[in-house]
Amino acid sequence: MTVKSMNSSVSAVDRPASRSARALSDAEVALYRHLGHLTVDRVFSPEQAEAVIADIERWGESFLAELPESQRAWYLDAGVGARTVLRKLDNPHHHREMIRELARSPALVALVESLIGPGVSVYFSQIFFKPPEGGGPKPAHQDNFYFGPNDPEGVVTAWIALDDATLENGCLYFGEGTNRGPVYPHVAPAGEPFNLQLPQSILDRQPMQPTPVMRGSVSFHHGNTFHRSGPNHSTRWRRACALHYVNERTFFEHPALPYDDALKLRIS
Ligand SMILES: O=C(O)CCC(=O)C(=O)O
Repeated sequence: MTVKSMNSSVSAVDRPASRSARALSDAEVALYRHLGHLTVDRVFSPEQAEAVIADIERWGESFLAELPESQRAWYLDAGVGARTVLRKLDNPHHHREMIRELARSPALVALVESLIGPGVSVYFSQIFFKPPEGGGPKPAHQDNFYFGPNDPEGVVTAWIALDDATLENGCLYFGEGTNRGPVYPHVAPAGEPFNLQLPQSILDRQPMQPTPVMRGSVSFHHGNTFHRSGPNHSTRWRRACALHYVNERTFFEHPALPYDDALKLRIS
């Protein structure tokens, strides 16, 4: 198995289609610690991604039908004017058995444990829909500003691509090396108190690398790593499931938004 030196994606060429559990190599972990993110190709099969999409679509329909007016601005994608489309759903690991199965999959857990150590839990999780023809961008932020963990090294996000994520449909962009820097105070636009983001004055000094990811592959990022996603100008969906893992010593000590500790799911 090879690790590309100029990029954080692990080659899939010598990988079987169905992933068996393996730890990350020392070189992969070193790359993650250097750049603040790492992509591992084809952790899940296209069929698994399709099954998750069918499940979250069913859930999304019932969620939308019951969504109170007061929460529409946060959960709906404002960029798609022609129809009502969800932007995101919270805590799928709590609501959907299929997401719990993903979170517990030995192939994924072995990778997560390589990054933050054994004994991991999912503290929070999200589905991002990024619909075609208008799905909006996600502004640059650091997960650890939102989560406020007692130990910034104890958090990793496993971002599972349910569709191919490309430049056209809104892949993630990372500020490489920002994992080795501080967590900065974030700001929120008027009327959007939940939409916390890094101030432009800091982003002006920080290049962000686009990171396309194939369906079924997992992009891991450190909680301090600057990241954002682009808009979806294409005709294709860009759906993803983000599982925010912590190790057994880590908890959200001073979160910027309310997170329900009771939903924390022990995995290993
Ligand atoms: O998928 C996106 O557009 C945003 C993802 C994100 O911010 C995260 O996984 O922490």
